[in-house]
Amino acid sequence: MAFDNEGYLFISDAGAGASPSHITRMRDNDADGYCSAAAGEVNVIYSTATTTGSTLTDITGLAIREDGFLIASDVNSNNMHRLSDSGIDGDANDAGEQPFFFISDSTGVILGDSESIAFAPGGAVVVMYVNPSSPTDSIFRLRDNNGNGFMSNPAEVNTFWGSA
Ligand SMILES: [Ca+2]
Ligand SMILES: [Ca+2]
Ligand SMILES: [Ca+2]
Ligand SMILES: [Ca+2]
Repeated sequence: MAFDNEGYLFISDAGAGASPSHITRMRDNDADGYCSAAAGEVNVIYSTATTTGSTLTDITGLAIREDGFLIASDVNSNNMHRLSDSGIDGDANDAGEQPFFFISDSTGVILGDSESIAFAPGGAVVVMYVNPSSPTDSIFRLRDNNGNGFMSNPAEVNTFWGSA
């Protein structure tokens, strides 16, 4: 989950069975202490069931970048996407609204099972990697050193911490 600077809380649901992977955005607009769907305070802004853009099948980590973009990690594809509402219709569900932010590449860096993500001061993103087949877990630090909008270059990823 993540808060943006307008007070919206974003929640990811990786989905299971008939329940699609989706992201919900909520804010207590009327300040009654509860986020009510009936009052329009809770809205699904992305869902694999309805998107006309990229399919993020197992959304886990969410983080808000300094410039306000929502970054989402997909634990199935091991990629990350940068979500926004460029069409200004209230969601990030449309074509072109989920470009890649990080691509796991067999010739470069693969982030398997990226459970949670967070931005460090200065713009680097840290990724918690929970390895299901090993007791060893890691945190990776990614930084867009060459400013191309991606962090997939092996030189841009380093191990920040390991449990081994
Ligand atoms: Ca409310
Ligand atoms: Ca939209
Ligand atoms: Ca839409
Ligand atoms: Ca880069």
